[in-house]
Amino acid sequence: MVDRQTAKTKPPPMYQVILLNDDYTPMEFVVLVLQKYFGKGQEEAMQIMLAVHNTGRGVCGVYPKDVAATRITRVLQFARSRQHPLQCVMEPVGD
Ligand code: TYC
Repeated sequence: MVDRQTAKTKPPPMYQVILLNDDYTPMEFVVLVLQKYFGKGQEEAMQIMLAVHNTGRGVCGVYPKDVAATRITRVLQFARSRQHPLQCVMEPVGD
């Protein structure tokens, strides 16, 4: 019983949503994406965008699998609708 409860209440595996750098997506657009789809404030969104710009990638958030997948779908739809090549992927936490 104790074991079964432990199993039932185990938190879901978490996934990092990672933004990748490219040479074409405007910086302002990336900041907007971080605010609109990841709930970041202006300051934090700017810091994450610059980190991605300078290092090639950066974490936008950590979510259960379905939430991470949905955010990626929405971000990619929004980016393509504006003709930007922005890329976004997910990775299991602890990889
Ligand atoms: N490197 C882009 C530029 O100079 C900006 C950028 C930042 C693009 C982060 C994508 O995930 C990204 N306009």
